[in-house]
Amino acid sequence: MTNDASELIVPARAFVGLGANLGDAQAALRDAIAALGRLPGTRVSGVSRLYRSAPVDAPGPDYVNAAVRLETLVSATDLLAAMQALESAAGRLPAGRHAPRVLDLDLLLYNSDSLITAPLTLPHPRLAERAFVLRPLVDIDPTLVLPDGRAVLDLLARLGAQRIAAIEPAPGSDA
Ligand code: PH2
Ligand code: MG
Ligand code: MG
Repeated sequence: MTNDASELIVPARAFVGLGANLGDAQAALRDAIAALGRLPGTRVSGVSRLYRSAPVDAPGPDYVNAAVRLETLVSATDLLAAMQALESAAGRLPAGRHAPRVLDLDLLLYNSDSLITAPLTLPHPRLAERAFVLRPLVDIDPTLVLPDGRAVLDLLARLGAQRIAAIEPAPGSDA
């Protein structure tokens, strides 16, 4: 233990959802996870498996989806901007709201913040209806609870009709 004041800075805990359904989606997600971990003052503290999922409310091919947990000193709005820069660097072009994309990074949760602003709504407004978001979150933390008290595991249980399957075996499994 030292008196270094930096030890008193408590990082925020953020969850980011990743998706892609154009190009080499698995490579795009792996690269994005590594890039998130290189953001200043940011550490990746949890990574889900990769999933293949049927597009929800969208045309186009199946998606690859995943989620990560970050411990970060970056503010929610700066994190959102950094995520959008990573999307652009991956080659994402402006297109319709649910158009197929090479990389989509969504800020799902930032601490237990609840806010509705033009660039950013927290928690992510469609998080609770999407198995492709909830299932990866359960990999990272099966006890995760939303700011409104709803458990991610309970929300996922209601979405059995949405097709989603892990691409990778669970860590530690023999598969
Ligand atoms: N993203 C969307 C719309 N629909 N469906 C799946 N399965 N996965 C996604 O990431 C996804 C989607 C808009 O961002
Ligand atoms: Mg999205
Ligand atoms: Mg998005």
